[in-house]
Amino acid sequence: MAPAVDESKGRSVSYRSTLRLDLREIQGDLLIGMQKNAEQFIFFKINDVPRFKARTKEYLVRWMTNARTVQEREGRVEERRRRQQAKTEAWMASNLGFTRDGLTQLLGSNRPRLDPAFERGADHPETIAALNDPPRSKWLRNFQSDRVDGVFLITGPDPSFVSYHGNALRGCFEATINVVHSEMGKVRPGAQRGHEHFGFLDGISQPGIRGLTRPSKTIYRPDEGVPGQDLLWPGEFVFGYPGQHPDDPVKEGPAPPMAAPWMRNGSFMVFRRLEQKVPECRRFVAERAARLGMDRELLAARMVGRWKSGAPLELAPLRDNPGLGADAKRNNDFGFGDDPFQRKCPYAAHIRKVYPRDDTGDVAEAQRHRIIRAGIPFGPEVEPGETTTRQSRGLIFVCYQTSIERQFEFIQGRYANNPGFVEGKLRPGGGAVTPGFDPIIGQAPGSGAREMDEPYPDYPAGNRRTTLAIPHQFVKLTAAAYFFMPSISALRTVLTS
Ligand code: N7H
Repeated sequence: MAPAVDESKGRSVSYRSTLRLDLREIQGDLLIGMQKNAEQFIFFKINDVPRFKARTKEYLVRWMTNARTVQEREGRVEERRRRQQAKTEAWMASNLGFTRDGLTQLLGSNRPRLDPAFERGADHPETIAALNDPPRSKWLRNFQSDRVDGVFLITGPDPSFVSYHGNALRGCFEATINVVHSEMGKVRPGAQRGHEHFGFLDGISQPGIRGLTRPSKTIYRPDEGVPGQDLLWPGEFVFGYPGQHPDDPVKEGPAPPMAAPWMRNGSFMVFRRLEQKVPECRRFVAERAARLGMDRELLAARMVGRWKSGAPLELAPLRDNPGLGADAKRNNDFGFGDDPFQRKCPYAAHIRKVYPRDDTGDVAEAQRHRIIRAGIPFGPEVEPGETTTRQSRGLIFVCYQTSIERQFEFIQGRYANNPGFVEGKLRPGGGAVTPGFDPIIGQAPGSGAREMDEPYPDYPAGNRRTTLAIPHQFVKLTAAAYFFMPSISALRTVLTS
């Protein structure tokens, strides 16, 4: 449905749009994200298709959490925050997705073919080559050899609550499934809550969704949720709705193609188990900062584009500003266009690479490569004296989109892994810039060495040329899979009949 158009300004006034999302049909993790202190991922293989279908139908109503429920719960969390009540609810939520093999089990080999990247899969040699991922032989053993048909996501207030419910759910499915692998994610403790293992506040910047996210300034900034959060058409993330217009960041674009009507209200989920070498990364940053003659926290911030507090370098280029980092109305309200010489934030910094905003001059194009992230850390805290990683820890990266190729794979392959992106930038006195790899997630072929340009800040007006040589990756892929997260009614009908 088209939004009302304010002719005088030539802008859509999306908040008045009649666009309605069918939140009861959409799985809960997709748009808002299930409330989670802990999340278990149970990867399974279907053993007995007819009985699996019968069990899914039978237990689905009880287990599946839709986006409407998540939205109501979010409202209650907000209310509690307003009243400054500390209680956390013992909410359980669960979702279910299938790989291409899982869909084939359920629908037979003549089933419609979905997105080419989904059909290829994360473990296909072409995908691995395109993303410079480590070979499957280096992934977790269960992901190397076994077929994975589906995944249950179960969230709750703590790991024991979640594993209790995970076991109950496994019990319901009995021998109809074989659990291939199970992974528990949990938020970090105390003051590190909301921060990933390198120490940075995460979950700050997400796309806003037209028809769901309310603009905080309806008159002056109708196309943003909180300031800086551009509203996107929901078809970028859920099938059956208009997507972004290829030439205009605001106008309604076509709905993404669906290979079958039952894809409506569904989405693709990318799962990546990313191990983080935390002590090694800390040591590297400290050594290189000393060599460059700069503060180590500033160097770490220049690799990410934000300080650990969440404050963006574009607004706090030399010193952290924790108040800014914690303020959702200010911490995402910036662009990169007015920082043409990477004085405040390097072109290669993680957040500038993966979401260039206005950096390329083509905002409509930038908005076609967005994802909704819904990951969670895994693994224990670094122990005192752990100078070389002894225990596997990192980020269970999860993101949602309607085109894996145009969204996740584009960000990883064409932005983060591409030393030439962003193109066309010049030094202050002229001369082309090669920004280098995203130092956090960028991957060179064969896990080779990487470089990033300008780790040292020339802010406000210096002209010192520096390069950061990064011989090893501190983020390593150890498993990956692509899933389709169907609507609740597709789960009840087409996929289980
Ligand atoms: Fe990234 N980090 O701690 O350095 N990420 N990320 N990410 N990431 C973001 O804005 C991190 C990964 C995106 O809109 C922040 O919410 C780590 C992958 C996108 O401005 C921090 C890992 C991909 C954004 C990190 C990791 C992305 C984003 C700032 C792996 C996609 C939003 C907090 C272990 C291919 C950018 C925030 C925007 C933000 C970190 C993975 C993408 C701190 C450690 C694999 C789109």
